Amino acid sequence: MKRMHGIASFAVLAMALLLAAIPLLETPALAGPPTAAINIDNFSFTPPTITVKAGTQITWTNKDDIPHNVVAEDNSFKSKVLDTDEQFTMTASKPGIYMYYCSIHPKMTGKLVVE
Ligand SMILES: [Cu+2]
Repeated sequence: MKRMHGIASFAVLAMALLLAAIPLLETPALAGPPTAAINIDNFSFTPPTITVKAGTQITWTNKDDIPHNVVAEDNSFKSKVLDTDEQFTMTASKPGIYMYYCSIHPKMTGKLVVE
């Protein structure tokens, strides 16, 4: 009986150690900053409005056959002209509401909300 109790205690201890180790696996280096993705497709930004936490890394990918770019109305960010499958990444560090557009096709607009 005493031996059984010892095994049970060991099992509980092993489980506790395992659970304690889980946060160690989620190191910032592995997890990285939060990310968000916006596709440019068929002359539109998808999703057209996105809300992210400050510090989020946002990547736009041009899925169109036509070059586009990403330009903030307040000029706080601006990509180069993106060819098909090219990407533009930036970190949204400052909270605010950012309207942006494609300067090649100004009717293409999007809205980025940083909280
Ligand atoms: Cu465009």
